[in-house]
Amino acid sequence: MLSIYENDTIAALATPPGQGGIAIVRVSGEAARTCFDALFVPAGKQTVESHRLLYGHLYDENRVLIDECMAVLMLAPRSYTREDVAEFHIHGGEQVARQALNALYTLGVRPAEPGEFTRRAFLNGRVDLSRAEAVMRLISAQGEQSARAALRQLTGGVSSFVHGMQAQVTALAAGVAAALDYPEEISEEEAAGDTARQARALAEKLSAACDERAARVLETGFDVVLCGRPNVGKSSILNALLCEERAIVTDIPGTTRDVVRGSVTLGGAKINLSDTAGIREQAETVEAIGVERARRAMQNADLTLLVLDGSAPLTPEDEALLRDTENLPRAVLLNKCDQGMAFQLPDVLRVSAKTGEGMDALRALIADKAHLAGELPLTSARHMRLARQAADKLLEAAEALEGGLPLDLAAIDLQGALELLGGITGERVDEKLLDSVFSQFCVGK
Ligand SMILES: Nc1nc2c(ncn2[C@@H]2O[C@H](COP(=O)(O)OP(=O)(O)OP(=O)(O)O)[C@@H](O)[C@H]2O)c(=O)[nH]1
Ligand SMILES: [Mg+2]
Repeated sequence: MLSIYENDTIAALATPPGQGGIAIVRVSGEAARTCFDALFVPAGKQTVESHRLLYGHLYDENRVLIDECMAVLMLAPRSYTREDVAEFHIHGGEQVARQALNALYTLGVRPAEPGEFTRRAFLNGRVDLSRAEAVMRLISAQGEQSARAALRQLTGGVSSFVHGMQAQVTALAAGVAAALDYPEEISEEEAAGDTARQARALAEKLSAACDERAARVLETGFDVVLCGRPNVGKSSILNALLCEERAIVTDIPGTTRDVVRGSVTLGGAKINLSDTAGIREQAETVEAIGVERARRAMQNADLTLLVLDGSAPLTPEDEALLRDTENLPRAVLLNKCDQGMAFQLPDVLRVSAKTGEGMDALRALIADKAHLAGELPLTSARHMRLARQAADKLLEAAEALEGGLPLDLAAIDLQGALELLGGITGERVDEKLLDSVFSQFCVGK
């Protein structure tokens, strides 16, 4: 992707397509200024200055009026891409935006590729790779929690974590390199002993920074599955949580046949709810398939809500479900508490989908379980893959050192770890290693 980058001028609609109060057409590249002057005429005696929002009119290449608008020119390098950037804040609606873009295309501007403005910001050194990715994540974040994670990445949380790790690995590599270069001054054993232990500690720190499950929750949401035997009120609880009549509710057992889904935001986290077919043995064909799907959904859920009818005695089916879900992340709900309780169990939540009793407590419980790992340093799949590979390299280095293998081997592994870490922020690190060796160690004094 990066290699096809050409230094031409690009344009795109920067706001979502469709109707809206305003739409912003953004242009970046050498011709941005010419395009601005060619198409936009400021009203009155306003002078065109960089970073000044102007009111005026936008015309096409034939001087036909497109829109009355605001426009701003942001000259390099003080712009998002570090190139000259022009923005036209036009009226929302696809027709106006299309006309504006077409006018730009006739001036030799080409449509921007997805993410190309941010790619330019990276290539021009304005943001590192992890921050560029963070912009993408922030744009597509669903739920406050994932937006926060993206924002932390954007403000350099990932970069500073990675830089911290790089500094520590560099220090190890520098020690090994010094022992290699000056064998008469530093013994191999001396270099190997502590380095192996530290390499293991750093590997552990890197692995601890990755949590696949937390990352997935941030990315796609926390999966909650409602299960239980037929007619206990699963669909009623789903509807109550979603505040809409999503699933069909009747007093006939076996109403829900397939998995019914819906999402809500609770405590800033995106929660994906699934209502399932009531689980029972004597189900006919269609229902039996639904029961099978319900069981599968339970296995993959981040949280299973086992719903029991609290107003009627426990049945053998309830007991079987209590056993089946024992080792899953689960919470047990006693529904229909408005009709009085027929039995007691420890650690359950009493709710009524009918009266709403206990529903706030249920929301709080789900939000609490979903609120995990918000502060993890690495939450993107690419970062975690590189961090894990770097951790492996560090372990290899430790093993080589402990096994008394030549120091060169450990040095290569440490260098490998550095390169992998550099891959997260998109930089090269060989220079850094050299600098570190000669600036921090006065071995040859
Ligand atoms: N009194 C009372 N009735 C409830 C409550 N929740 C659900 N019901 C009733 O119980 C019946 C079954 O509700 P559903 O939500 O369809 O139950 P379900 O578990 O989804 O049932 P299946 O889809 O058949 O497995 C309906 O008549 C609901 O009105 C409650 O909290 N109190
Ligand atoms: Mg149902």
